[in-house]
Amino acid sequence: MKTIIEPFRIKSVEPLRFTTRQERESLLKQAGYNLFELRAADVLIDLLTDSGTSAMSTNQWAALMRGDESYAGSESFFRLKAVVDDLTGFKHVIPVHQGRAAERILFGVACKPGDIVPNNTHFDTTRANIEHAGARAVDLPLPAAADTQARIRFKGDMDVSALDRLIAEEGPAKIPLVMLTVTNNSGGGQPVSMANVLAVREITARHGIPLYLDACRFAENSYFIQQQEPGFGSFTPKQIAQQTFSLADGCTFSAKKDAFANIGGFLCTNNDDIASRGRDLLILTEGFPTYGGLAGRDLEAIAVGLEEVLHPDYLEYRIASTRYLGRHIADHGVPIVEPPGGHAIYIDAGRMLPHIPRHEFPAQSLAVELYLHAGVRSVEIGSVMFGEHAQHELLRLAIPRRVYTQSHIDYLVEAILEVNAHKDSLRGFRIVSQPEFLRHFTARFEPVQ
Ligand code: P70
Repeated sequence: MKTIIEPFRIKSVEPLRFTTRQERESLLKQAGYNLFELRAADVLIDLLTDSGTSAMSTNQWAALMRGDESYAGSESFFRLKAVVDDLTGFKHVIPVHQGRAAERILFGVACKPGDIVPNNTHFDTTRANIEHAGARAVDLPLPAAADTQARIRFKGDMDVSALDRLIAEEGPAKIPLVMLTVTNNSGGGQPVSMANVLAVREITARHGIPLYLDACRFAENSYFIQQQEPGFGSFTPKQIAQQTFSLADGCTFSAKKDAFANIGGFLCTNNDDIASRGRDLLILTEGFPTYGGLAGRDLEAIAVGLEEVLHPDYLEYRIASTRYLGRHIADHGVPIVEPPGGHAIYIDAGRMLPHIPRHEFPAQSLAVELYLHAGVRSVEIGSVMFGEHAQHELLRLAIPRRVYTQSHIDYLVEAILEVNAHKDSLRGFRIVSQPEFLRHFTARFEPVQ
């Protein structure tokens, strides 16, 4: 059989609520044209994020009952630790309530003002936490990735010659660590090759700089390596993940992505000093080091999810479903970041809407129109989110894991193609109010007349 089907059946359902176009018009106005300000009940298909939005399995729900809610030394922590040890081999595992808490702790203890942290591409909270620690976040994507239309394998790789140059110019003492984000989220959800991890490892090791992974989507990245990188076809995604982690000195991880959990994460490191100072900070703001701000039951759900996410049937369906959405809109004229990535499809709104200038936020305009037209919530990944650091004006359609079915995906294809057919009528937006950092979450907009 050639048809790839959802490798699960559905036991519990949540009804969707339909709204009228007229209702959506007034809801948008009330929300200041910021889709983060909508009530989720007013959204038909929610592609805002793949983070914390997964459907848990029966095994995860069953594991919740096993949660040991002891303040200290919870059995659930040791069950999670055993799974993370087996997968990553890192010496210290520190649970946190979500990825950005791991970032704040890592950069809080590893960075001093004036430091530089290179990454293939920093995601929003990573950049913000580095800057909050007084350091500079530097993106080193492949030059070829600047062309959204280029169909390059492993387009999420770091530019290793740029890394070499940066270290030569700034000196290794200023670089407390190098990060690799797998998959590369702001770069289009594109995978990073094992060859690139090895090359970055080689350079950092030569200069004595630790290498950390931002490992949110490690399983999707491992699947791309298995499918597309020569020499890896006979390895399981788990073996590839283990090899990837073995090349790093630690990681930050949001369990809200590739662990099917609705909350949670961890910081791992092989460095005793970072672990010890990190745990002190953890106690200050997150909780005791065997729960890190999570309930024992959350630790259980993560432990089970980390094993399920590496199942080849799941990964085949996951990547096929994302690719289906991408190919069906791109092959009918909607410019996406090519090739389709792992967790999301990114529409190149700058290219789709050339009549809307960058400072009038073309991807925000497209996000608003897609909601107005079809009740679909997506997210701007461009100048609203990243200001002058934005490489492109993208609209991200993130696919929650195991949540939507093939007919939902077909509905999305139809909605996007209909919007594409009247794209010339879309107008730009201006920002009316915004906070000091991470403005995309709360800024308010109005349409440009
Ligand atoms: C997303 C969410 C979170 C994230 C990430 C990478 C590569 C760290 C984190 C932080 C954030 C988001 C964006 C837009 C709308 C909603 C949510 N990414 N590193 O969807 O992890 O959220 O657990 O603190 O992608 O990509 P956490």
